[in-house]
Parts: sequence; C-alpha cells; structure tokens
Amino acid sequence: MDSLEKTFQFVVEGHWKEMPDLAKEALDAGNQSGDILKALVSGMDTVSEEWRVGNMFIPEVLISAKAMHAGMDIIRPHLSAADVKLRGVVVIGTVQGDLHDIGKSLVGMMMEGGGFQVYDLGVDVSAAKFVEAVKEHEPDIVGMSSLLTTTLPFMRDTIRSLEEAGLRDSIKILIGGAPVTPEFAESIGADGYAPDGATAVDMAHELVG
Ligand code: B12
Repeated sequence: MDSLEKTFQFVVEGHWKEMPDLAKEALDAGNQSGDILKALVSGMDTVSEEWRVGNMFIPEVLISAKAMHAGMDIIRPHLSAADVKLRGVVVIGTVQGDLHDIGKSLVGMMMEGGGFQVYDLGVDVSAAKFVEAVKEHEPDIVGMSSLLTTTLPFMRDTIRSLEEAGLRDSIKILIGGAPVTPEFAESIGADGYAPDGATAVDMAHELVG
C-alpha cells in the first residue's frame, strides 16, 4: 500500500495519532499536497457514506474527522497557489443556538479540498458574527449549517442582517443540515442548498462560476 492509499485508510479507520507522521511521510515521498488532500477527503467521503447506510456510528465518524484534521494540519502549509488553485473564499458556521459541528466541519474541509480558502466560524454563530466575518474576509460564499428545527429561523435572520448591512449582493449563500430542504432554502432567499459535502463543493464551484 503506498502512502496515499494509507492516508485514505487511516481516515476511514480513524488513526488520528499516527496521521501526522503518515502525512509527513507522504510529503517526503514526493506526493503533491493536493493529492494527499484528495486522499483525506476521499477517506471522509467513505466515512460519510458508511455512516449514512448505518455501517459506522457517530463516535467513529468523530474519530475519522479528527484523523482528517490531523492530516490537514500537516499539509495545509504546502497547499500553495502552485499546487491548488484558489477557487474563492468561503465563510462557514453553524447558526446561533446550534452546537452541532460535525457536518459543518466536514463541509468546510471538503470546500478546502475543493480549492476554497475557508474561514470556519465554529458553532452558535450569531447573525452579527456572520456580518462581521463577511466584512472582514470578503468571501464569495457564506455557508450556514443547522441541525435543529428550532435554529432554522436563525438562517433567515442572518440573511436579513446581511441584507441590512448591504452585503447580500456581494455573496452567495449556501445552506445545509439535516432539517434543511431546497424549499426552505428558497423560502428564505438562500442561493443554494446541498445535502452533503460533495454536492456542496460542486454547488460552490457553480456559484462562483
Ligand atoms: C451527533 C449529534 C449530537 C451531538 C453533536 C456533537 C457535535 N460536535 O456536533 C450532541 C450530543 C452534542 C448533540 C446535542 C443535541 N442534539 Co443532536 N444529534 C446528533 C446526531 C446524532 C448526528 C448529527 C451529525 O453529526 N451527523 C453527521 C453529519 C456528517 O451529518 P450532518 O450534520 O447532517 O451534515 C451533513 C449534511 O447535513 C450537510 N451539511 C451540514 N451542514 C451544512 C452546511 C452547508 C453550508 C451545506 C451546504 C451542507 C451542510 O453536509 C454534511 C456532510 O454530509 C443527530 C441525528 C441526525 N440524524 O442528524 C442528532 C440531532 C440533530 N440532535 C437533536 C437534538 C434534539 C439535540 C439536542 C437538543 C439534545 C438535547 N436534548 O440536549 C442537543 C442540542 C445541542 C445544541 N444546542 O445544538 C435532534 C434534532 C431534532 C430536530 N429536528 O430539531 C437530532 C436530529 C436527533 C433526533 N433524532 O432527535 N447532538
């Protein structure tokens, strides 16, 4: 097994402690950082799918996400412009009142894998914080995540606040999370909805043209 196949395997099996050494080994072996990133993302894709069909459980998903993060930390400085072309800037966060971050972090990492510079604002992000971050980072895309039906209205509030701040026209808004539907996205004036990380990346590419 070469180091890229091993990287994929280490994500799927959640070997987060061993991942930094493996990522360094993969770089030393002359692999491009973009290819290592692809192996990490593809490992996480497999994990998401295994979780979806019930073959993996949340604690395992969390450990795999940790392994992917550990690999990302090593290769991030090597993802130079020459290696991965910057497709745009994304600001992403889980909306106010909501502490679920697994899906949001996955989407953020996959966006990074898709060539975007990502600012992850974390969880429980108020409308005001989104507005502040848009002013600071001038993103192309704002991604919002919500896993609770009770926090869905905060997506609408955030869009309103961005409109009031005069920032809405300069960005595209992409939303997601288990209770989110395309109809809901349309009703609050978002530009798109994606059910998973891979679709989110495709849609982000479309939105930035
Ligand atoms: C793990 C989990 C937790 C963990 C969260 C840990 C963490 N660090 O995130 C803990 C234990 C803390 C937790 C707490 C709670 N939870 Co909870 N939780 C879950 C669970 C089991 C899995 C969520 C998850 O991580 N899925 C895995 C990821 C990969 O999937 P995902 O989040 O859906 O993300 C994917 C897509 O949705 C999409 N996506 C997600 N975000 C975004 C963003 C963008 C921009 C895009 C494009 C796409 C996108 O792409 C992702 C990748 O494919 C769900 C059950 C479920 N079926 O969803 C309940 C669930 C969401 N929780 C629920 C509840 C009720 C709670 C609590 C209120 C429980 C309580 N009484 O305390 C608290 C709320 C705390 C809070 N204020 O947020 C309910 C929500 C019910 C509802 N309809 O509102 C659920 C559905 C469980 C249930 N069936 O009752 N929870």
